[in-house]
Amino acid sequence: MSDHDVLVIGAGFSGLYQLHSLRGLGFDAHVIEAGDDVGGTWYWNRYPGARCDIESIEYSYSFDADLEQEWNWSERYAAQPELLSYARHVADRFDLRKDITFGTRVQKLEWDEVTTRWRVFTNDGASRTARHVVAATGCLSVPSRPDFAGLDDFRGEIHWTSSWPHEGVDLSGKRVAVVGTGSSGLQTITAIAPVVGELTVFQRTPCFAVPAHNGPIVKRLAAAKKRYPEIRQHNRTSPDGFQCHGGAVPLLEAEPGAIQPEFDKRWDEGGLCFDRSFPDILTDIRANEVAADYVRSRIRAKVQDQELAEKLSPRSYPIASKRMCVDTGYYEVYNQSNVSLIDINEQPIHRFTEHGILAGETAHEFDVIVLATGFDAMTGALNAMEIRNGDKTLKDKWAHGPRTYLGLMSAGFPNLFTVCGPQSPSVLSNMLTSIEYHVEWITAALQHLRDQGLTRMEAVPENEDNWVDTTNDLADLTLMPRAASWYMGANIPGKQRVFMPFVGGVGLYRQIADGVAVARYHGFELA
Ligand code: NA7
Repeated sequence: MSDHDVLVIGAGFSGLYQLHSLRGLGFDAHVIEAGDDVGGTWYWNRYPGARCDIESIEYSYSFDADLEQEWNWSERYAAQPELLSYARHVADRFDLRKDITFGTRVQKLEWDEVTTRWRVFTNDGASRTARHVVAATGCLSVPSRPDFAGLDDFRGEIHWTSSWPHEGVDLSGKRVAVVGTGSSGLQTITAIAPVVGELTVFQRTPCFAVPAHNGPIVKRLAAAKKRYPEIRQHNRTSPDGFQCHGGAVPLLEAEPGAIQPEFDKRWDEGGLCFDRSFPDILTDIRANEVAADYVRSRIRAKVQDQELAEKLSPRSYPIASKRMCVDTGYYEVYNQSNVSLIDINEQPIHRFTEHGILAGETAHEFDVIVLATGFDAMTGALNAMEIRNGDKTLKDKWAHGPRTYLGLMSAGFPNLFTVCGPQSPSVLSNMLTSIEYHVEWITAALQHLRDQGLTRMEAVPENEDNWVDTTNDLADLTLMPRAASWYMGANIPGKQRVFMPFVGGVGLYRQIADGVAVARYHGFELA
């Protein structure tokens, strides 16, 4: 049976860098990856139009200056094939594949207190041991697959955006349905609208989408390459982990004439920085409503049919309390005569049928149904494994919501680290900024243990309790918990509703976690 210093689960952006950084310090590290190649999210999500909502220059590694200089992003927002190429390039450039086992899924982790090691069981019937395990399992890696009645009755093709066929799907001239209007649904709808015969969108909740203004970035990239250190430094200390300069004056205190120009400016710039126009947008419902109204006015301007524009306009949750989408012509799709929208609150999906979907009183017929229904976010991949210490499992411990110290470890489960785990900034930030920080923090902790001749590290329950309370209290100071979002676990039936990410921002989080490390890992028990 193989034994490693560190076993890393997942070869996405987290796992690749974790392997590289540990190997660089002489650790025997090995990665187990369920897919047949590297890339994680960008390996699986190959649906038409799949694209990152963070700018490519920033959604990239900062740990190697030569890598930064040699890699050329072609577009402001990279599409999935380019992101996958980048992950492959990194794997090859740093010769990472030799320490990755592909096509293998970790099913169970069992802690052995006697040997202070994890035993790791995989779906090929094998097992390995490792002193430490790093779960680099991703925040959006376990698809949510709602149990639609009659799903198996449909005789046409059904495709989930989260596991799109590698060979692609020919949709030209076909009658296509898309269920779901989050980022995956929006991007799919926008990409396929020009080629399909008829497109019917089933919407449960409309999203707020801000424009990407995507395009080639030759000049922008050349300029960025000259100032990468400065860009990265800003990102590491900023709230969001990307180049976004938040407005300083609260909307409710701003000169009335200054509000619309500020929104216009950010709308024209494009991207997720829109919600940082004024600092109270995420904390005061009155300010939030002004921002929401601005976006609704933009939707009305883009969609010719005003009744349809209203259906596409969110009214049931504060703007940015669900992740906004970054669009490349989404609303304009609805001006096509072959595109229609079904609000499933008015016409509920009763069942899938042999020929399509029965919604309300109408039987709709389709050749292809695309399901873009999201993920069991943040805790899904961790709870999908049986993580056991004696008679305790992590899943049981987290039955009423995740409990971690700093989103890095959970008390009772020693030597198990999570990259971008719940109660860290993760999905609220540029994931690459947060991934690099966690990987470097974990690597430094393991180096410290090794230098001190120590073999065991575990979160102290009281410190974990304090951290959970802190993250909940911080979230409650914002409007974020008011939406039935995947941040809250609200998209999964039966999942405990609790706001999972740390809302305090990347910079503040970094100060705290750096301080913990400097204080000899205060709040962790080292043995
Ligand atoms: P999201 O954002 O969770 O979107 C999923 C969509 O599917 C959303 O519109 C859901 O409506 C809808 N949905 C989910 N379940 C159902 C059922 N049972 N019936 C009808 N509609 C349903 O996932 P994405 O993959 O689009 O994006 C995830 C993240 O990836 C995104 O935020 C970016 O960070 C990148 P709901 O809103 O729950 O009412």
